[in-house]
Amino acid sequence: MEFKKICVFGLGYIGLPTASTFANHGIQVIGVDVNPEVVETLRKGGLHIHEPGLRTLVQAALGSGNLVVSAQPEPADAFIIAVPTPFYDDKRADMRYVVAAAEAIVPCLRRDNLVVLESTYPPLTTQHIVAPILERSGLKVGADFHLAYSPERVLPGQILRELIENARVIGGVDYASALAGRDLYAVFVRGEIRITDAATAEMVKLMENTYRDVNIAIANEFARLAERFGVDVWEAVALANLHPRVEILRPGPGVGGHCISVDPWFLVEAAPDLSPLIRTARQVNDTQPQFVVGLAQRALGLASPEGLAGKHLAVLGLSYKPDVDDLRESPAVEVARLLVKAGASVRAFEPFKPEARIECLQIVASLPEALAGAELILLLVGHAQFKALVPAELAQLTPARRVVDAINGWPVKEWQAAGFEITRLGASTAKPLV
Ligand code: SAJ
Repeated sequence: MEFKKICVFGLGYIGLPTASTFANHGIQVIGVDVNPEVVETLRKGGLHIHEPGLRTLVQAALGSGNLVVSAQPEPADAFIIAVPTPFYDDKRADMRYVVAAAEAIVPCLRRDNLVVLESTYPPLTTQHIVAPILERSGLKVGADFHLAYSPERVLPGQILRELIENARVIGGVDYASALAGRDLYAVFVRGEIRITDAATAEMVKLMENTYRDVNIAIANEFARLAERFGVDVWEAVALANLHPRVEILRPGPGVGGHCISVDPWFLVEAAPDLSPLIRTARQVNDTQPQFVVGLAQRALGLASPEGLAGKHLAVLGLSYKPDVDDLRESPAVEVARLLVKAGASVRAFEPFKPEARIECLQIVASLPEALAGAELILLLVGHAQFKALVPAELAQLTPARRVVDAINGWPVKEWQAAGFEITRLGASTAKPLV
């Protein structure tokens, strides 16, 4: 199948790079977003998200005239839906953006068109929710138009490379739909393209992120256990990983972002009776920020969390992982919030989003501002610029001599030599033998 014009719904971390990449491969692309600010920013040549290389990619796409940004879709050969699926308080998927995008396609849908969904949602959604909406056009799925699910699998921070190089799974509601989807992504994907049915593709996506979530949960649980037994979890993990069939992930302040902390719930929602392990892993990761608050309490020698009231704390990093600007579901934000809730006076610094505003949280624009007057420093995100900090230089900026390192980001001996007392996640306070 040949594609001359496509419409991409959702110009976020996935939709914008995808739309731009198609445009840079000679396809006419209408990039649609319901947020007028996003449309306005992009039309003015700005960018509302941070991702390495994205600015150049988008500018090239807009400059070529192949990418046009709009609030409204137009008839096209193919439609890609890459809108977010947030979750409600009870962790059920909020399908409103997906439903709205599918409804917006209905008046534009023509015979032989292809519709592809990239948003993540519970299994069987493509068939049971999206197909009936599209059929309001009077066209029949399979017979009159193609419908497929192709999960995005790119890693924030490396989106541009992974979009092209990663293997791509395309699940059609029928064989012809899968083939049409393969033809579309073959425009730029250099990784292997595998076709399957829609439900399998939906499940593949959820399995990947759930697998990672469960594995991070076990790493976090190991960190808690190591501390109890007077063991340094970082050393123990490194030693365990020498085993040829073991690869334990990194403990940390919890799991954030819009993917791994969300997607496992879609499996739990779809089959709660069959997913106790997945639910428990989520709970372990979700309670990890509270565990880090316990470290802060201990680092300050406090008998109870109430002792945190009135303490001046500097929080370094708020994004959900290193070297990105994304604060969604961030465990670092949760740690900061819990500290504020305990009555502490918190100054947080996030170099990738110094202008961020979060209710009840004092976010400052520079490292010195965060550190001034602090009694304790909490390192919550492993940004390269934080890891590169020189302890002796940092000591000039703050009276604090106590540090909680929740990510094993700072070499203990160097920091101790500069006069800092370091409390690390998953590490014993006992002196090591070697
Ligand atoms: N994390 C740890 N320990 C680790 C690895 C990660 O605590 O050893 C934490 C991170 O700090 C972060 C969270 O987990 O808070 C998730 O980070 P991540 O880098 O593992 O993943 P994401 O959310 O940025 O991207 C994931 C990727 N999925 C998998 O690796 C299976 C990506 O390929 C997906 O495209 C993306 O979710 C998505 O959009 O679904």
